[in-house]
Amino acid sequence: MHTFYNERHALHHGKVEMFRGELVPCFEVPARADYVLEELKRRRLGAIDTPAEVDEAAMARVHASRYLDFLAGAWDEWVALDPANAQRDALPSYWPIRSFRHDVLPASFPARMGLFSYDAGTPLTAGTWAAARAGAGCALAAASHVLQGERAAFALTRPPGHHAGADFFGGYCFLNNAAIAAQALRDAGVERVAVLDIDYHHGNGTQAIFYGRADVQFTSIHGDPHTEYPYYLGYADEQGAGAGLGFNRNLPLARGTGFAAWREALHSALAGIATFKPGALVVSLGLDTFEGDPIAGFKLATPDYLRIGEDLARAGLPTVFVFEGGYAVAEVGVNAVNVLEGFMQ
Ligand code: Q9C
Ligand code: ZN
Repeated sequence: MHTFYNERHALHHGKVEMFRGELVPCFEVPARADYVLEELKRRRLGAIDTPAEVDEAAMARVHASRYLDFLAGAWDEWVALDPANAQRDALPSYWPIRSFRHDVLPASFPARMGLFSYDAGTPLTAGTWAAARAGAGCALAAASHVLQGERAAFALTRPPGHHAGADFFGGYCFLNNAAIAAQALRDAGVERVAVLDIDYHHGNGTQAIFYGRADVQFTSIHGDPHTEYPYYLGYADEQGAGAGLGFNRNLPLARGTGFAAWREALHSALAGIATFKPGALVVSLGLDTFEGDPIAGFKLATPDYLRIGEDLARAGLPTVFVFEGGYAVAEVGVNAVNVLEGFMQ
């Protein structure tokens, strides 16, 4: 399987995230991708390429232009607030909830930062925009590769993407790489595209992007949002809206779920995807379902990821894998490559 990777991912290197009143070291670190890259090479999974520039127009098919403009200038605005900010990550501290206006664009940078985000755990750094754009470029290259007739491709991207919506960041995500890939497949003529999200956390950004649409089906298996991040979305009764009704499927599972029950949910998800008869599949490949993950609660073990790859291969669809979460840094490479190798067997 071909991998698309850009070393610019490391330009996104948050120092701290807000957690329960404290700034704690970031879980989403550059070493995550380094471990996956090393393991891909060690097991000779296939060629590893770096795409040239990202197609801006393809990004704008998913994200609002005022959000992309905000991201492009955010770091400079942050430093302009106070030169000492160059040494600190940018985090939001104000958010417009229900009764506030969302159609305004305040001049204040912190106010705009809150308008375009939903948590204080997602630091924006000097290199975030460059890294996120390079990641979207990898997702687009992987989609192109599959469009050219390859069975599968892997976008090894960070920061991750599935929590990012059309106009918001959060959950360590800025650009929704999986949604950008799915939209690119649609725009290239694939009539129906399925997105399957197997990260521990519900893919609220991807769901929101496609919620009103019948041409992109979204299915997610994740920790029950009653107790797990992102808390406010990901419940089983969210089935899509308008033309999209019936094309969104959430399979929340209790914290502590092990592989047998998780795999049953996977088989149910794949059965629903088969009914949709998609021309391609995008997999949001989070590895934070692993039993050793420091911020998640499922109990999957390393060999289970081989089985997941085999199950996904049985769907028989051209497949774009997009890297998402997974914070047991030393194991994330083996677990990710197990899925990809299981798929290719
Ligand atoms: N101190 C992804 O897996 N909150 N994002 C965790 C830990 C945010 C996860 C709190 C989790 C976001 C892509
Ligand atoms: Zn996650």
